[in-house]
Amino acid sequence: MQGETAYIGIKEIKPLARIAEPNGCRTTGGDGKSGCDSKSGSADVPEHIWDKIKNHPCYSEEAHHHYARMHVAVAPACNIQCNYCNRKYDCANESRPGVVSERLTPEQASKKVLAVASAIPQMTVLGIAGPGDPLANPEKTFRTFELISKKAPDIKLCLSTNGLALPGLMDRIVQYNIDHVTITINMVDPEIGQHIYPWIFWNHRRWAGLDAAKIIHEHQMEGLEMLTARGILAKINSVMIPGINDAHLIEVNREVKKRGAFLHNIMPLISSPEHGTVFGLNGQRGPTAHELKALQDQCEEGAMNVMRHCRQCRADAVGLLGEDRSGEFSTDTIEAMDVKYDLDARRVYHELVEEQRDARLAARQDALAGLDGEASDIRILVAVATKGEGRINEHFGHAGEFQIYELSTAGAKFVGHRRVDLYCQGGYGDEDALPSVVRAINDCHAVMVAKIGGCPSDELRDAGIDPVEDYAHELIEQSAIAYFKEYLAAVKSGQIEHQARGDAAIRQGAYIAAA
Ligand code: CLF
Ligand code: SF4
Repeated sequence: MQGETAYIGIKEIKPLARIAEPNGCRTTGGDGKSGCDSKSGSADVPEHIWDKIKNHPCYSEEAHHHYARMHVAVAPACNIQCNYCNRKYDCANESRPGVVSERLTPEQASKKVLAVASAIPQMTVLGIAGPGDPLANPEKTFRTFELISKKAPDIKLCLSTNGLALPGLMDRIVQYNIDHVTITINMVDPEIGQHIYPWIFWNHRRWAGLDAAKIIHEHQMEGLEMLTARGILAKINSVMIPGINDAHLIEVNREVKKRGAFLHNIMPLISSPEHGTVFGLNGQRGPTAHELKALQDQCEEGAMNVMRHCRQCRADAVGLLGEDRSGEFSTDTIEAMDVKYDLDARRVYHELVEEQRDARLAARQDALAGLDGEASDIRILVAVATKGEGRINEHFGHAGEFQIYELSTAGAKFVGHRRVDLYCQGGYGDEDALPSVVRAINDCHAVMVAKIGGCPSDELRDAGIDPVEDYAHELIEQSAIAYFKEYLAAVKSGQIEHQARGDAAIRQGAYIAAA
């Protein structure tokens, strides 16, 4: 959806038209100034935490509609091997495999950051996430952070690591004021870990099997505890690998929460033979969207902040999550640019963003007020076709993905996105694509679109999914809440009978780890 939200230059600020509708993960009366899963809004987020997350697009679901991040690929080496990674490609911890990054020196990276931050003032976070492990390349990583912290003090610094070298480099993380660190933790039991990590390189030698898994586990736990003790916000990424660690991730969730992790991001394994990874070659499948959501729901029930808006972006990603503008900022383009970093202009822009954010939060509160006094246990999912700006503004046939919202008397909560094959193939509908689209959203009661043709509407209805055009070009959350109110009213009047669809069935305990 973010593909068309490209910023067009700092003199052409049009925040109203360009900024997507906010939708904090929880809409239970919060003001959106909350963490990914804060249940009551800013009131339960201490001010110092709010300052850290308010414009970090990964640490706050609501912020990701407004603010962008960028990665610089300065870290080529890695100190471990994961069975889901092929070193020819980006680090699969923080990027989708299959895309090779342009590698930069810290000086090139620094210039690129300043250039991007000048052209895209929403860019508030610099992350180093590969293509190997940032902490296996400490000199390049910290030199880049050092350069940026001097030249662009308003940019937050963020890194993502497998955790092996984390305890030993903690002082430097503190020294450069890096206050967002992601550790990829796929297990807390080395017996399971040995099926994910064939080897690590530690203390001048290579370790394999159970020994390797034990060492990495101990370093990850120690590193997480050290981050927590220093007040550095830690996010945990876990790759969900059906049959290997999927059921075990509940325990991972418990353990990282106990050690003070702020957010847990469970990502689906992306696995395909052409990636040349061990898992790709041995046919290891990734989880379905339904399995992923069920596991995220279970973790969330344990009162952990769960990230659901991750886009598994590349190690050189630029832009809002889900969009990729890295192609606009090649090394050659940057080298030719005369970059002037204007802190004041960025501050002014951010003030405008915040005004828009507040206005939309107020609109959301109004919509929520319409649910006051409603009492019902009914929860349904709806799929939304959008190309940005927080509106239902995409045709069914043009949607390459749907955003999924969970509707209840608590409001509309974003719970993920589902990629689908395009139905419209330039003038005609691809009937072969339709079953896969229906499968992708078959736990939803409705699909809300700007427009849809007769044939797909009929097929969706046959599958029990209501095609809804009534809210074309309206704001997503308000529309979804209005739809839910109508739905509840129809159920209460006996006009329709509520039937739980796939999601509810999964929630009722049907989540089974595929062996
Ligand atoms: Fe980058 Fe990661 Fe920092 Fe974000 S990404 S280093 S925390 S700035 Fe974000 Fe991208 Fe998901 Fe990572 S969407 S892959 S969680
Ligand atoms: Fe690959 Fe990242 Fe694992 Fe290293 S930590 S092997 S780069 S996925």
